[in-house]
Amino acid sequence: MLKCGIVGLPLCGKSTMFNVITRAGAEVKSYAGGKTEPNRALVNVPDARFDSLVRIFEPKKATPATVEFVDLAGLSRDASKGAGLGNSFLSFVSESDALLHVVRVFENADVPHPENSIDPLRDWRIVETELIYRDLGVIENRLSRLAGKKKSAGQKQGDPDEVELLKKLQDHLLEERPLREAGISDAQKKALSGFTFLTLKPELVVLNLDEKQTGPQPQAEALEVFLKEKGLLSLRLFGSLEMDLAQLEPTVQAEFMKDLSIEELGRDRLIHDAYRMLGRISFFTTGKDEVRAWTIYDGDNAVDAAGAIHSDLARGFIRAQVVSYDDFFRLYGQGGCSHGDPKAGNATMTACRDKGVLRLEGKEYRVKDGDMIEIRFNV
Ligand SMILES: Nc1nc2c(ncn2[C@@H]2O[C@H](COP(=O)(O)OP(=O)(O)O)[C@@H](O)[C@H]2O)c(=O)[nH]1
Ligand SMILES: [Mg+2]
Repeated sequence: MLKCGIVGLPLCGKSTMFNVITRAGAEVKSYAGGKTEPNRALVNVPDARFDSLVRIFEPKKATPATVEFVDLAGLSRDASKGAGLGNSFLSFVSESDALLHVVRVFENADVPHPENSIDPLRDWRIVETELIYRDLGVIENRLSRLAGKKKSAGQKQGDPDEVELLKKLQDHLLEERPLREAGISDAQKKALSGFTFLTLKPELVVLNLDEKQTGPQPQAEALEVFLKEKGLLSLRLFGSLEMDLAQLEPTVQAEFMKDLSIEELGRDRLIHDAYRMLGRISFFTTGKDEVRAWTIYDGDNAVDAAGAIHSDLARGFIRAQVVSYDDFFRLYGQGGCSHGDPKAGNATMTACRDKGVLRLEGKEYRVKDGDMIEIRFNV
């Protein structure tokens, strides 16, 4: 399951964002934990294509893509040295596939700021520094374990390549630079995959604004420019307002949005961007029994896609029948096609073939976001 951990300083709006994400009817499951267990929720990834496939096929079961969001306790300055929840907090971060980093831009005299002033760029850096020091701690532990092994005779010594790489990364981190900027190759990343480094995780930065902050926001812009140079994605959201909106009935919500001249909820964009940031794409399987969105890596091939459905499909893979959602929608979206009723399962692929939009693809085919796929296999 894909996990996205919400990080940020105390009182920056993490729980607010968690509620924005989960309380709009798309929540599948949520369980509040105690003080040490964070809140978690499994959230459907909004996808208009999936919704229209469900409308067209009217399946017995509809299974969208999901991401789990985890609302972590605030990360204080010096957490890596044990301040606040310290290391137990950081262990929850390490099990996340990606980070949603919330930064406070909103002014609110009733909500104290742990650093006593509003400064989004500074706040982002404080959290980044804590993540860097936690990664440094992991490397130092590993290096001292390997050095210990060397002394006790007869034991397998540390792999010299590993030691060399870790030392290089250690120097890099000591300059307070994140590992994502260390020029680590894909092969090295693979070798390091057991470490769950926090500064290697994809990160989406959410600037939490107050709805009154509609004019130019120099502080927010300073952070955005900085992040853009670093190649990190960011987006702005009115946390409190969106949380209030998320709790309204859809029709009432629409009225409020009209009154406030808000065209689009940030929520859907946030979940969508988080999904993309995770480096994932969806392909669809369709039929009258089930319409389902499957999650794979951007870059996966047809056999990987088959394997996501079932290992037998990957093992006995012969061919993938593929039609892009857009082609399918052009044929069927506006109601039916003389060649076949989409609800009749297989007829869909046959009709698409007759229309010349069905492709037969082999093992090496790189699956595209929004492909509708049927695997031919034999085991
Ligand atoms: N005015 C305003 N207050 C906000 C906004 N987002 C959060 N807050 C308030 O800030 C406080 C802390 O928010 P919370 O989500 O609990 O922060 P957390 O500690 O990061 O989980 C709460 O009282 C929120 O109502 C916002 O966009 N505007
Ligand atoms: Mg909170």
